[in-house]
Amino acid sequence: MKERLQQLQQEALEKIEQANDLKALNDVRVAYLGKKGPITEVLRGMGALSPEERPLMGALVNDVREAIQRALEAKQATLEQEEVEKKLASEAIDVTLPGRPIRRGNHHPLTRVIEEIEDLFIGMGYTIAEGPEVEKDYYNFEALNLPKGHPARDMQDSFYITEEILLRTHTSPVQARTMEKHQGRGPVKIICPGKVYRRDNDDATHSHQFTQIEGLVVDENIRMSDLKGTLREFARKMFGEDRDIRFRPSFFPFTEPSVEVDVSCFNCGGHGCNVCKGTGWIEILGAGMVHPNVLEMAGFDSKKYTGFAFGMGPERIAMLKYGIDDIRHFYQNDVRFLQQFHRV
Ligand code: 2NL
Repeated sequence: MKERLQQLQQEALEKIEQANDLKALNDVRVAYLGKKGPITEVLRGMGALSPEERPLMGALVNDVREAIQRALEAKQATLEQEEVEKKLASEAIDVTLPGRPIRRGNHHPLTRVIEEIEDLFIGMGYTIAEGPEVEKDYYNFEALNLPKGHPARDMQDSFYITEEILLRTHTSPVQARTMEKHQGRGPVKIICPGKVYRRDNDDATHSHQFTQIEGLVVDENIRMSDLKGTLREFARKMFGEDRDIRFRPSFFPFTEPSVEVDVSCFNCGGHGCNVCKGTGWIEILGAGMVHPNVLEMAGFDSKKYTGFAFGMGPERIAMLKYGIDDIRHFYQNDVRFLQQFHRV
């Protein structure tokens, strides 16, 4: 029996030594010290011993059990320590690593161009006027000298909501509303930026929703030369101090006379290149003297007051300025496009 116990102890100590994680160690504990283990079995067999042998054997069993117990505890402490160290090693933070860069956003290129144009006219004493995108037929067409049945209404196919309400096709209704609010008294000096809608099929140069900026000045003695000086200033701030502009005759129902405005090519300086298609000039906006009918409908005396107005597409300005070849880039919000317009 004594040999059996010593053998058990040696066996147990070996197994404890071999255990390489806490679970394996616990298995050894259960196997040797558990209720169904060999030590318990030896204790049960003590009844068969003589009274002299019993205390000697009892002491021996206790020694063996304590030796195994101590070995278990020591091994447990070692394994726990190893576990902590492993965890520390795997969760270590290298404070010398560079941080993850914070992705900085930027204004949309169209927003930037619109704000640039706004700032430019604010600098010339204009105020910004805004109005509804869902508009009355009256303000969108009627008040702009486009009575029902006018051919230009068909030209700019519109999104009608009812017979009298539509999505505005230009920002001119904001100007008509603003003039009306002035109750026949000048000056009016506004620019109107905003979204407009046309029933167009989207392609590289057309979009069913796009933006427009219109300008309007109404006062006594406003002449075409005021328009020309204003637009020359605009063209130079937008496309470079060396630019010039020219007027070509045109037609709009709300202005008379009407002009198409070209800027001398910012790419070749006017000699002719692929940007200006060899002409030296690039069309940037439409303008004219406010039609007397438009002034009268808004409550102004057209014998006393005159005015000029102009309208442009910020998308077109931005496409020219940045060499963008497809209007749809503005609306798709592809970060690879947008990131190219980061301010440095
Ligand atoms: C263009 C041409 C233009 C106007 C817009 C206007 C507004 C009022 C009275 C008179 Cl309330 N005119 N706006 C005038 C001329 C041209 O836009 O090509 N836009 C993209």
